Amino acid sequence: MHPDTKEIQIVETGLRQGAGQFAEDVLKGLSSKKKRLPSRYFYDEKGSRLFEEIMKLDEYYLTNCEWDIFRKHKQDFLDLLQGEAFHLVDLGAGDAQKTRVLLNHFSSQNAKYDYVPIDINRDILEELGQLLAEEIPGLNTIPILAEYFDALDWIGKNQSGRKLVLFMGSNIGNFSKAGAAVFLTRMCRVMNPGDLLLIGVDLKKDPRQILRAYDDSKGVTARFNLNLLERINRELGGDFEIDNWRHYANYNPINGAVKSYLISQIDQKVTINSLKKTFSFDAFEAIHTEYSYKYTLKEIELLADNCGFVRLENFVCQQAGFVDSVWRVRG
Ligand code: AVI
Repeated sequence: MHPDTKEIQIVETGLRQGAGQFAEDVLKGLSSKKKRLPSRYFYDEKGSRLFEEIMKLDEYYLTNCEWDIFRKHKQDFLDLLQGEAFHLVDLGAGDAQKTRVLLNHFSSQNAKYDYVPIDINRDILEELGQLLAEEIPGLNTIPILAEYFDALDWIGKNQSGRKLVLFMGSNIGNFSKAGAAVFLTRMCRVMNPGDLLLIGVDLKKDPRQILRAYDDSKGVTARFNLNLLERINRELGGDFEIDNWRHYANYNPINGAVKSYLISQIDQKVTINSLKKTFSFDAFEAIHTEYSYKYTLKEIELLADNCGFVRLENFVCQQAGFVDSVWRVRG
């Protein structure tokens, strides 16, 4: 360890990341009548890099919108805690780029809080711990290596005090609508009455603007989607011929679903060694890879209510239609 490097203590609680899970999900998804692959497997090292590139694209307006909301409303977020001590819990913290806007502001205001980033990647948590130790030396950071619910459960049992939980970046959009309700109801159960959830949600808007965000002119999103097949080749010994596939996204303005697919360009067979299986694809057959749901403010209100929360305030980015909505656990 470099002499200037601080040792970062990481709380670890019951991470279940079986290497076999990926294989199992690929087998299930490609064996089903309507072929699909879960979007959570986008984020290997290459996929995470590509996602960072996506977030820098003007066409992918979501990130800039949320930055603007954070810069503009950082004091409003703090005011919601009314001077009480709290834990700032960051679900899927990553490099905490946006959260650092809040951390720098909260610390400059001498707010009584600690920062609890949660991630399933140890390297990311260690790097973040180092970075924050340098950038905001007085900040007490408690990184937790865990799945979200295990981490929230651990916090509930081991730390008293109020929580402000961040679930940003329209991550909720990657659940089906029913799945989102199940997830948020479960989240509500591992939080305490009075705890706050700040949830970033992309709003329904001009379908053309939404489509450009998911089919950008530089083809970064296409590479991000195709990386799923490359990952199967790398990790499961697949022989997907990447040039035989195309990225395709569409948007349904009725239910708010962006659906992303990989489309087979020819009749082809693909063997995946570690599954000991060969899959056949017809020309123009699709593999569904991702949902990115968009909501109206009314739908968000209803979702909060159905899942056990009260919607306190909406912070809306007007020019591109994105909201950070703050909810309180009912009780
Ligand atoms: C992570 N998630 C919220 C992104 C989204 O907008 O659905 C992932 C993404 N997929 C394509 N572009 C970005």
